[in-house]
Amino acid sequence: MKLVFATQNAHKVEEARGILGADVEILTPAELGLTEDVEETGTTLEENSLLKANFIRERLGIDCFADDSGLEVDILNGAPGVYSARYGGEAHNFEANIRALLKNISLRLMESGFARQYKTEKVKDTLKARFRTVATLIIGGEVKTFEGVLEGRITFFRAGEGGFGYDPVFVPDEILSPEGALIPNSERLTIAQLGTDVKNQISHRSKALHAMAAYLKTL
Ligand code: ITT
Repeated sequence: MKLVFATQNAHKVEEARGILGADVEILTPAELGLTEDVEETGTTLEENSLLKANFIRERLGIDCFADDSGLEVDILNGAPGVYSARYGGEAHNFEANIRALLKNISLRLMESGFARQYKTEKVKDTLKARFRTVATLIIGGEVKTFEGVLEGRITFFRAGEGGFGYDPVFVPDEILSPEGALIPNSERLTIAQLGTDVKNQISHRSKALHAMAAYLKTL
């Protein structure tokens, strides 16, 4: 089966190909000559995900899917959320986004008097965060959505070279053992340290896209 992945983010395409394997042949808008990007004017992940998928469906008239993903940090009341791509100003500047994230968390910690107790469990709890993905599939004119969540915490100590976006500062609660079972992430490894294979098995995007793949099998 061929589907267009309505994204301009090459990292996501690579991940989606790794996640969906041979089940789905993923094409990109760029490969089909469409380089125009749709403005993400929605205020929720659901809205933006639908907007991106609709744009491709209208322009190319092909079955497609899109995802909108975001990082939700508890101490920032769920920010950056739907604005994750442009949190540091210019869209897709991963370094600027991480700097804005750590700066805003530091400010909140200071405002709330938590900074002095930085290493206590209570403060670590305030750094709880999650990645959320909403994927929208448009197939045969029918629209379906799928969601995936990855729970974890933000770390101030960037680590790792893999992945993209906020991966160097996101520590998932659970990782995979060599046998493939979910185990506590006791070494506090960031997603960027885990490697693509592990990320593709535990990530928010992986959960949403696996749910989509399961649905596609029922058609
Ligand atoms: P498209 O809209 O073209 O698909 P995008 O990069 O704008 O690409 P999103 O709006 O879905 O994609 O994602 C918003 C931002 O959230 C993204 O730019 C990253 O900074 C961050 N993000 C999303 N998924 C992530 C992941 O798996 N790991 C780390 N950061 C991620």
